[in-house]
Amino acid sequence: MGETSSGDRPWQSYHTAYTNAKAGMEGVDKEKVQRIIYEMSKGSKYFENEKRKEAFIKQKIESLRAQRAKLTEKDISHFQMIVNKRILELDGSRDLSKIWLHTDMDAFYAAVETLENPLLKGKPLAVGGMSMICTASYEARKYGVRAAMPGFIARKLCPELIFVPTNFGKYTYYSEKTRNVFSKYDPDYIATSLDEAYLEITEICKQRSISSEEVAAELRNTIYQETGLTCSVGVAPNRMLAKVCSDINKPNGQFILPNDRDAVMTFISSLPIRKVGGIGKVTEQILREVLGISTCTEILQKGALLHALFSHCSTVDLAETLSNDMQKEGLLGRNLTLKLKTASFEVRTRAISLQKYVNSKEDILIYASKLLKAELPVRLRLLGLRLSHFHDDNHNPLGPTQKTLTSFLHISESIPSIINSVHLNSSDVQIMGGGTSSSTNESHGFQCELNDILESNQLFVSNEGNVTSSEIQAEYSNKECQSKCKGKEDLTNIVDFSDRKRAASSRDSSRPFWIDDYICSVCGIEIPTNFIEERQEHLDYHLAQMLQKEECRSLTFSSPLEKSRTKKQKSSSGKQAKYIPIDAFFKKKT
Ligand code: DCP
Ligand code: MG
Repeated sequence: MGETSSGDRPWQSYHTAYTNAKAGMEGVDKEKVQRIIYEMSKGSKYFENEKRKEAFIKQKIESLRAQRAKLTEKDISHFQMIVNKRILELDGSRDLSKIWLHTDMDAFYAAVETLENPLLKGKPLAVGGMSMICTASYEARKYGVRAAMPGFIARKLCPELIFVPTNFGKYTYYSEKTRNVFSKYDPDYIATSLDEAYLEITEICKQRSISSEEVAAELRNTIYQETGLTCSVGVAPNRMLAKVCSDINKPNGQFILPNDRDAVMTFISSLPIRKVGGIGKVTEQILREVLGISTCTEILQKGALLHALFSHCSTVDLAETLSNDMQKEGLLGRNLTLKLKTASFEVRTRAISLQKYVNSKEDILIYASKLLKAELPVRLRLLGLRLSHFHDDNHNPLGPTQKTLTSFLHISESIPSIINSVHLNSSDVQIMGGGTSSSTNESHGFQCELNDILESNQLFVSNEGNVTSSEIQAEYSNKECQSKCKGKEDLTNIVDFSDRKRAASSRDSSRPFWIDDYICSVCGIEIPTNFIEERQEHLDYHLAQMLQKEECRSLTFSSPLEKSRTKKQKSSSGKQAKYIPIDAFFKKKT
């Protein structure tokens, strides 16, 4: 990474590319911050993890560029026709009758801490610790300090930074107060985290004959009166746009997008793609480097290429990922199961018993397509593929490296919430998840429900129990972008790009996951689904912790400094004594 591609400014290509997309960070010296992060983490385990991510993205970009180069004019005009038709359909279904309001507290945790300790007012403040910070005051953001940044790097960026530890009881208390206010405007408000909610204000505007702008101002004022905290509000014809709007005049501001088609189109045309929920720094980089897209207008202009590259390769990716998993484990399977969830949330499971054992992506794709075509026409939300009924391959080339039931259980140790949901007997493995129906491999008594641990995309393999399954599935995160599946091209539409990215980057089975899709299984922090980058960073943090713990298990302390640290930790943390602080994970090897 870095040095070879960027000469004397290696930090420019460092994957932890600092982002100033967050409110209050517009004027930050991006390059300076990027350089400091690079220099402070270079040579650390964290750095290696970032390097892996960067290599994956680069490979993805190269592969997409190669696919782009193969497209003929004929292909492009074919995809253009499909896209034009889809745009017309979407335009026809545009609903401008509802008024949505999105509200988001300003620097929430930091604001609560300042409210309770006025001495912090106007100071650069970070909530969290040396290992990781949850948020920063707007004063601290000017230095480049932001959420999900290790505290010791934040301190380097802003030496006078004040750290306050988190206190979730306080944040919940103030969150409840804001929710009492929301319920007066919309009893069915949708809270997506402690500090965010969506309210439909169509009715209240009508009832009180007031504009959405007046409702927004009144709501902000009431929240301030009730809590002493400020929030920012966005109003628009749908939730996605309302969220984009609430960020425009942050902090303590509001932005109203009228329910008018031209106003919406004008607003969207100049909007940078990064502002759209679900498009994080990785997707932004890929779209920019592969297709030169950085605004929403360019998404429309390059719709044919987007359709050709991103929808088409999705099914190939699913088959390919499953194939890679099977090959990596030296397995061949004879039962292929397709699991799909329709737009109306009906779950269907279809299986086929094959004449031969397969594990190539070509075979998987052929049979998966057959299963899917039998279901057409259908509107899809989710697709999953599973191969089971394995060939008992005694000549497994992977031999002793293959995972066993023991190793499976060992992995589970680091995921307390998962181990609770795994039930084993001599021949059955059952992984339970809430809210979905199950698919069963009768011959091997295996049931696997992975919808609630989507981000883990786990492969559970065992020789001892002759029980194994691999399931890769992806789900549209944006309900408003569901597409009708009519044929081969549409078949490929069922996986959205950000989910594929997430699936690809989260193959490590020891990762934490999201309970109810928004609560971290390890620390209980709530991060809403549309905070894709933040969620990724948060999971990376726990992954870092786990890696560090693994590393520390075999750590031999030698220097007096390390010895004294060990003693200190022993007295304070009992069994945790041999662990070193998380920030060591980010420190350079000497
Ligand atoms: N949070 C967290 N970890 C993250 C992101 C957020 O713990 N990676 C917590 C701390 C935040 C709160 O969630 O205070 C709300 O998140 P926001 O993204 O809304 O950030 P803030 O409210 O702090 O600032 P802003 O004014 O930008 O909304
Ligand atoms: Mg906020």
